[in-house]
Amino acid sequence: MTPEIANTRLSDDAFAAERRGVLQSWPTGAAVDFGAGVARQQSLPESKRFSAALAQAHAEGRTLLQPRAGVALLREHTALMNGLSPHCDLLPTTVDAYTRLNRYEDAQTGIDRSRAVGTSLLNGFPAVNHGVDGCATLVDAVDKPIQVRHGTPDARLLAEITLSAGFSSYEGGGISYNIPYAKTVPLQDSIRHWQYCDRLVGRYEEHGIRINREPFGPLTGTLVPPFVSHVVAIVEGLLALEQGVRCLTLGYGQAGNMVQDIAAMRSLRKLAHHYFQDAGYDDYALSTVFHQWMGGFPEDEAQATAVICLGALAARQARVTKIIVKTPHEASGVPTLEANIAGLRATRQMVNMIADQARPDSADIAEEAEIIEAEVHAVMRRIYRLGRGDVAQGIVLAFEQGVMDVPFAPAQANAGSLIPVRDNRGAVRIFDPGNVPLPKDVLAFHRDKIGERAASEGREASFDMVVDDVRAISASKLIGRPAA
Ligand code: 8ZB
Repeated sequence: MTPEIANTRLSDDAFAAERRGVLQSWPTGAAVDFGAGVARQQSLPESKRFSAALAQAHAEGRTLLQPRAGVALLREHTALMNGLSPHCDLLPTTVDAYTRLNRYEDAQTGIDRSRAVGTSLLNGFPAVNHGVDGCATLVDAVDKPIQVRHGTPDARLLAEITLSAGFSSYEGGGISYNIPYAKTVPLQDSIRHWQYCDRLVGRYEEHGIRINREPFGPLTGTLVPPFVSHVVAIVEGLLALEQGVRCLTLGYGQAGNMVQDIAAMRSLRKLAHHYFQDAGYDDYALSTVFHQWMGGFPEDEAQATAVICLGALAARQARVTKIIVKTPHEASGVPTLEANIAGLRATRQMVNMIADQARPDSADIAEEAEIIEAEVHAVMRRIYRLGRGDVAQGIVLAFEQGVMDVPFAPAQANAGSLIPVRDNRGAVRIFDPGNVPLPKDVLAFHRDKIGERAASEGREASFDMVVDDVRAISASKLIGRPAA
């Protein structure tokens, strides 16, 4: 059955009717007033506008740093932001897991108990419970642009509250905040909920307010082939543009092989422009974000810092607009302020040392970019065909049929048949494409590369090899080689 979803702009009437329900779904929704939100956004100084910081960095060829951080209580969260601010260019607000699941009652219990014990018992900032006033107090108290970062399949109320309070960037998307984060949310539901978020941003745009939107690039962060995350980024970009979004940041999670990572960032920009312009959009700002390694980290803080620095190196070599920075606490849990600052300082040092060096180029990078482009074109072609020209319908059907397939994702909507593995240089290759329609020559390329590794390790490529790769970086190497 064809799902009831289409990549068409939500009508004003449909949006208004839906909005009433969204704002009534939790008491703090009552304080949201779109006119007041626009006025608040207009009153923000330039120094707090996310889109302005991105545009300036893009124009000057600079790379901005952004951490992740969030705690339960407003005062502590504000202090955390102000502690991070001297060390970064853009501020986050990482939202807690209850809020991501729309469990505001549980979030409230977490706030109350955090107050009682004097320390954060939530793994992020419960922005919906703090409401428009709490969030506005936060935005007023910081000196940099600030973004909502979360992982929420239905983030409509969160968007209403935070944008109305002066947050100027919003992470997520109907695919990227479903497939890696949820188990049973139907893809058409999360896409539809994110059309609402994008339409809300579009309405701010219509009132002269530029809000940055950032699909979540890394997906599961575990051996994700670049074409997989690129297709999601491009489709979410297309869905956002249709709802009136004009400022997009597309992302990618570090794979670990320098050639592949540089090629991935290069091809992401090129492919995004290609598909956006092909669909008739030309009035948009595009920037890029590179996520330092999103897979398992070493426990040892010195080793973790090396992983962080490799990411900083690749990101700067690829001339991305922004880096999302990890911390040496990654293996153990939510980082302290000090650990976050350590990650930022290590990253800054590396970026500074690379900043003025020539951008590396090679036949390897060009070949890698060509492969990624061929893969993305093949999958996008099939998505459009499945959707009979409609990318929203197409992507839902593509996931249903395993034409799109994200490795190691928990969602039932995801086939999980595509199996990646590293090659002899550590690039992520396709061991089994599952049902993803990759061209024959591309599959042969992957097979050859995996064959080189199998020969050098004297073992057949198998699922054991994949498991070794998943564990490798936390055990101090990029490639999961057998013990000598
Ligand atoms: C998908 C994002 C995962 C990353 C970090 C994790 C991991 C999650 C917080 C946080 C600082 C928080 N993360 N919640 N970092 N403060 N409240 O997001 O450690 O790196």
